[in-house]
Amino acid sequence: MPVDLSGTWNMVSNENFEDYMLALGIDFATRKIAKMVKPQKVIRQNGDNFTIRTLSTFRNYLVQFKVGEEFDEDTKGLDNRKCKSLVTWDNDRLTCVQKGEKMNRGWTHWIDGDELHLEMFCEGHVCKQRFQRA
Ligand code: YOG
Repeated sequence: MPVDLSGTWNMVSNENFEDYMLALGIDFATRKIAKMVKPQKVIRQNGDNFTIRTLSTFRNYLVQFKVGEEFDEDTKGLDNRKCKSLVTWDNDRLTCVQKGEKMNRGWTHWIDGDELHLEMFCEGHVCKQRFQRA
């Protein structure tokens, strides 16, 4: 049975988000607001098809993809860049490489116990978030 990340998840911790945002070139005012919010992840996993919503009082972000198929990602409302993104399973870790202007950019999700983990990385900076089921 493959891992199922589906569900509604509330953020319970957020490490190094400031560094990650700085690496993405997010301006001061936006960073101040962004680090106050506790986003919710709403994940729909249907075979290889995924919808991941990151919801907050400040901004929302939606990404839809099929595992193994590169897609055009526009990080609209985040750092507003275009990426060629590819999501694959790395054992039980769902891993995305976001090819574009920023080097070594991407994220990886996995479940450990009853928690959803997310690492987001950009140019050597790593932000680590944990979520629990809503
Ligand atoms: O998740 O890509 O689950 O897309 C990371 C924000 C902050 C906006 C959120 C609002 C990076 C201003 C997306 C936060 C900082 C700061 C809620 C994470 C950029 C701008 C949207 C993400 C993946 C994996 C799926």
